Formats: sequence, structure tokens, C-alpha cells
Amino acid sequence: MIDKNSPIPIYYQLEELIKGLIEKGELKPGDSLPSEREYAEKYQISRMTVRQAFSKLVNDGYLYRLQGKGTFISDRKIEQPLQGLTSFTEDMQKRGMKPGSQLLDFKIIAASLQIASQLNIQENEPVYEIKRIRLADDVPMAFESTYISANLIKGLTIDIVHKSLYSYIEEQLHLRIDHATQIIESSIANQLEAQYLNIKNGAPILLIQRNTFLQDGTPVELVKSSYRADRYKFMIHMKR
Ligand code: 16G
Repeated sequence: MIDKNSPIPIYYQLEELIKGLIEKGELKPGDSLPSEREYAEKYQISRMTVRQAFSKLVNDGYLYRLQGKGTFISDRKIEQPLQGLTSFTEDMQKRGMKPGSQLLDFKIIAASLQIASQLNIQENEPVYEIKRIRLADDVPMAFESTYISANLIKGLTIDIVHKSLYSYIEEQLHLRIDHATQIIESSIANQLEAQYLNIKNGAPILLIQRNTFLQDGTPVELVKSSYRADRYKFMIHMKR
């Protein structure tokens, strides 16, 4: 309910009310929202106030607008914890979602100076270059380019990278993936990323670079990924 005598602004009350309906599952992803006019009439508030609440919810990713069609409920964002060093397959399985990969490229290339220095190998040494679209319940979530020293990780096949790279490294090769450094920055999708991730050209994305190491400090992978910013948020626990 909206309380007009409350010191809490009305647009904010409406925002919370709509968020509550989404959280309770009474409004589901893809549902259309009643119009601004209907809300204004129902709660006897101005359309300006309703518009203000809608705009905030659009900006925060709860709603999206389709020109001429109305306002709809967005898919919920995946909240990804940052403290565990997990694989995409593990992350999706933990959430009860089906992990998948669409393999775009799988080949051995000669390491450029930049890749070689990150993997701590010599320039021109062989590295696997693996490009995958990572899917959750068949929906594209991220586009990943992975570089792995072919002299360190032997016997990779298309079949393996279709499934899980980490489980191959740990369960078949018995190497312990131990720690990683990860950098996250915002960007916008170029044409290729937009096409792969099924989003608009220029839509917000999160660029992530992960450098992963074995226990003795040997670099095991360099991964550059583009994540859909409309479907992902990252969470970390902190302690003072
Ligand atoms: C995640 C990792 C990536 C790793 C992959 C292995 C991030 C940003 N990246 O996508 O570095 O190569 O998992 O997944 O989290 P897989 O074992 O399912 O192939």
C-alpha cells in the first residue's frame, strides 16, 4: 500500500511495492506491468510520480521498456560471489542451472609476447586459444577467450572444452588449480560481442580478466571474458 502521509517519498514507496511483487514472484520475468496511468489511478497519485518510480526500476535493471508495447519485468540478475575460485560449470550447477558451451574456436597458436609473458612461457611457444560462448539454461551469459600453454596442459580436445576445462585439469591431469587474480571493468558490447551474447550493440558488458595459477605459481590460464551486465552482478563479503 502507498501511505501518502508518510515522510517516505511516494515514488520510493511505489518502487519498493513493485520490487516486493517481483521478489514474491507475483510479477515474473517477461510479465508486462500495468501502465503508468493504471498505477496513477489505482493509488491516486500523479503519473509523474509513477514515471519516476518506473525510471528508477528500469535503471536498476528490474524493468525494461519496449517501444510501443509497454514496460516489462526483467530476468533476475545472477549474483556471482567473488571469493571462491570456481568454474563456470560449477557456478551454474550450484544454481541448479544447466551449464553449456558453444565452441566458436579451438586451435593452437604461437604465443604473442603479451600472452607469453602472462603465461610465463617463451614467445611463439604453442598455446591453445579457445573461444566459447558460455550458456546457462541455453541462454548466452558470457563470451570467453582462454589461453593455455599446450606444453603444460596436454591432450585438450573439442569434447573436453565443450564440457569443463577445470574438471579436466584437476580430475584427468591431477593438477591443483590454486589461486587467481581477477580484474573486472565496465565496457560496451561491440558488434561481435552483441551478436554472441544476443544483446544490442553498445549494451553494457563487464570485461573480466582472470589469471589462474597452480599451487607452485605456474600460470595455468589467461582468460578474457565479456559478461552480460544485464544478467550479472558480483558480490564479495568483506571484513574489517
Ligand atoms: C569461469 C572462469 C574461467 C574458467 C572457466 C572454466 C570467470 C570470470 N572465468 O568461466 O577463467 O576458464 O570458468 O570453466 O569466472 P569450465 O570448467 O566450465 O570450462
